[in-house]
Amino acid sequence: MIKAIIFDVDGTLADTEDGHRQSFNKAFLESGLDWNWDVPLYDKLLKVTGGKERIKYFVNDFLENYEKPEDFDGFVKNLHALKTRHYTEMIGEGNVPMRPGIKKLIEDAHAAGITLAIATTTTPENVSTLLEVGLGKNWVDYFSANGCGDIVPKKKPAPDIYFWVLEKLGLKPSDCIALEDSENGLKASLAAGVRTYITTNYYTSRQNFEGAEAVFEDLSDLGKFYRSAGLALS
Ligand code: XBP
Ligand code: MG
Repeated sequence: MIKAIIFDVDGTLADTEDGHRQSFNKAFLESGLDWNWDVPLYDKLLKVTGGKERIKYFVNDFLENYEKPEDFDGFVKNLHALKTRHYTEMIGEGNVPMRPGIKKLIEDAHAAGITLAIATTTTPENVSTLLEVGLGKNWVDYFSANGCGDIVPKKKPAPDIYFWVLEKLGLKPSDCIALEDSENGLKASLAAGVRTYITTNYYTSRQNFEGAEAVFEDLSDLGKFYRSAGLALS
């Protein structure tokens, strides 16, 4: 009996990743940096989750002859805060809708008394902006736990965020299922012992989803997902 559904955010609730990419580029431009993450480069950089971690990965592994500022951590933190401002502005304008079936799944499952939670690498402000637009002002009422950003020491593919959510819910991994979009997300949820369903997108469709219960392009056919997951929802 599934007692809870744990949702990833980026790429799962909404197809946000290219919005992140564009927001990073806006922050670089505003900071006078000649960095530009095009789609092929961003596809490579998505190997690392977390915006701050991704900037450091880019600097350390993709830049040559770049002299880091003295307080590199502070520099990255400020650059990421700038990016988050651009991202929340873009999302706040309603440019990135919920993916097919997601809103109905959240409403159906909540109405049926299934516990809902979030387990994401992105920041709390990104989550609240996205879900306020996508689910309405009272979005937070749907969720019993909102695991996001820097609240855990290690981001996905480490299972930390899933352990944090399970602890918060007071549930066992076997009581839950997870909905993810990426190989990093799947590794995290599986390492936490949570059966996981995947919906793919442009950036993740070629990744390795070995161990997933099922892989869908999206949840436009909710009935198919409900039957696959054994959810008694209409
Ligand atoms: C996806 C991520 C995030 C976003 C960028 O998170 O890895 O880092 O790419 O957002 P998830 P931030 O799929 O776990 O929701 O810059 O806020 O990290
Ligand atoms: Mg994701």
